[in-house]
Amino acid sequence: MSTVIIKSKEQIAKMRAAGRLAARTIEEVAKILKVGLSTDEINAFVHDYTIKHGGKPAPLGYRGYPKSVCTSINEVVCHGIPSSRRLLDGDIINVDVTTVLDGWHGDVSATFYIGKVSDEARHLVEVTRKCLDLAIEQVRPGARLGNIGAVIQEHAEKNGCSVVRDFVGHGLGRGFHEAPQVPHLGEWDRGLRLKTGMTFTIEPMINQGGWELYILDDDWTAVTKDHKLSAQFEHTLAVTVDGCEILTAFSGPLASSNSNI
Ligand code: EYF
Ligand code: CO
Repeated sequence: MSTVIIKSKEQIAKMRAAGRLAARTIEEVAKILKVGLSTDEINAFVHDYTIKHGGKPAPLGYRGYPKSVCTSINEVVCHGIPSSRRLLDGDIINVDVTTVLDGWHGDVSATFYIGKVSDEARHLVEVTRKCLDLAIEQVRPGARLGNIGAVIQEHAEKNGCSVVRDFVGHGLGRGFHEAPQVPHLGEWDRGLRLKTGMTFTIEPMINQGGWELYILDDDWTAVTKDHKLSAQFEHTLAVTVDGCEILTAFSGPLASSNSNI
């Protein structure tokens, strides 16, 4: 178990800049998504936009990962590798952007609708979005880490969905993955006490069916075992004196809309 690194105000200002670039990148991606676009084209867009704005795409080369972004479609839980796969009417796609700016990380993801999606897919995506919103409301100094997982698990299961256990949120800062691990299920009033200056992601992966998954032969792509849909949203947070700041907050249409069509 490694120690959680507490960031100073100056360091959080650097993370705010990295988070803002990651959020702007995903907001720009949202504008180009359409039927027929390939995930390789999303990768090229994220790569070029990040470099053009002075950043680096953190996933590229991280533990050998081959691309600059993760694109996870339908039954893919996370770490989908961009390819020649083109978006189809009715797909849902999670785009997961991690940006390094001036040595600091920002990590954000959102799930988008492509064309006309089924009511079941829409239900899953809106439940997942709400899971993240409810979890963020729990983040304040003195609160326990278990509260984050507990509120996510309650909301997901109450709505007939399941919570992925194999992947967690994570501390980040100069490192892409730092302590603490942030499970997306748990018990109220258990676990680490949050402190001002902690920075971490919350990134629940919520499944339509069971929580079990497997990894494809490419050694990266996580897929639901029952091949039902999976959705994910993620933000990078800093614990403040009276709550938290979303370092990857959206400023355009994604900020106000409860729908991202
Ligand atoms: C078994 C990678 C490593 N890991 C995490 C490397 O936190 C992330 N997104 O919010 C996150 C993003 C990426 C990532 C992109 C590449 N990797 C993937 C799969 C398995 C693994 O180690
Ligand atoms: Co992350």
